[in-house]
Amino acid sequence: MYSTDLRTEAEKRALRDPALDSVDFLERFQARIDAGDVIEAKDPMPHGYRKTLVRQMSQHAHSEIIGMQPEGNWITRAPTLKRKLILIAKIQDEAGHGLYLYSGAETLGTSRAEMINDLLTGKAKYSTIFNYPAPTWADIGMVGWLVDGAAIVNQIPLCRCSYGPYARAMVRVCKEESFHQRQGYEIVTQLARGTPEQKALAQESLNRVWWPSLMMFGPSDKDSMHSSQNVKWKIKRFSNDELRQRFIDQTVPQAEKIGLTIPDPDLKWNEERGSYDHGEMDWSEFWSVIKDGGQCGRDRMAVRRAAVDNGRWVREAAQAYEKKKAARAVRKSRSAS
Ligand code: BYC
Repeated sequence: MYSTDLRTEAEKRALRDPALDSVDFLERFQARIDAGDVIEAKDPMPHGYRKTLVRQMSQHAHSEIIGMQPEGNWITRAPTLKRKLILIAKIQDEAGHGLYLYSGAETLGTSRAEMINDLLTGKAKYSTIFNYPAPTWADIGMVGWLVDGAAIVNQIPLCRCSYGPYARAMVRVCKEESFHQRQGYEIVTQLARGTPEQKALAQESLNRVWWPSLMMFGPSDKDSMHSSQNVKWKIKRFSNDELRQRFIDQTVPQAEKIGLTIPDPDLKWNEERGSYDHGEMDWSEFWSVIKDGGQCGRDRMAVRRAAVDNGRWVREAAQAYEKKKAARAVRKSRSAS
């Protein structure tokens, strides 16, 4: 088993205690949150709090793992040995983030096997950004600059999330993501300042990746079903639109600096707000990619499913070995007594 959930049966039963949904308990829990308390794995918590954290953290873990695929496809085609080495190291980091987050989510009492099963059966989501193909080398730069860049903006506030294991995991993840973002920007900068063909490659990729990267922040605030409760519980610290705006404000000057054009004709600095006004996103595309990842989504899931199937014998062998070891320990202690 992967599970790091070390609860006893009695502790597991306690997780389902109906008293955790009583008005009295909800009020006391909210008071702890309002006072800035950090909630730890063994603390009593409302079912809704536990459920929404498992949902968000497992979705986050799945995104890290699925997100390895578009980059993984480029390992053999990276233009130089140095780029290949950097890319391999980055992808390993993403794997680490995924495993770290699965472990964090397991502290809430859901096993990794259950979370992976939810992904494979389509019950759990992963970020829509990974249902877009990465057909050019410039896309690998964009994944670092924009996708990791958006992830950082989203995840830095999560370092202050009320759930301790998630908040602590995010500190390390954000440090690594910040390196990823810089290596992506460096790839794009080199292309943008290279030959006219290289610059065109970077611009063409930016044109495709810009809007999907804005979609990483989720639906607009008026359509976000989890935001208000999750802000109240201090899982989220800012709304989807606030974080999206923050990302736009920080990214537009970076594009200008290297002579690339953000593909949004309505983008304009708003002196009064001290922020960029921007065009409306194509929300029908957002919802349709969430509902159906298309061919790219099917390919990503087929790779994941094959990885789970191909690794089964390793997990079974490890379990058989653990069983044998435990039986041997029992025999040894019996013969000693
Ligand atoms: N894609 O009520 P809302 C990375 C779903 S990867 C898919 O606003 P919430 C990297 C949402 O789940 C890092 N689904 O939800 C890896 C909900 O559906 P369910 C990825 C989306 O949770 C490799 C419904 O829409 N980062 O860094 O309050 C290489 C309504 O939304 C999306 C994270 O996962 C989407 N874009 O807010 C490079 C960060 N947006 O669950 C880089 C952690 C929304 O009820 N996650 N949905 O079925 C979050 O911060 C939040 O979950 C979200 C959404 C901001 C994404």
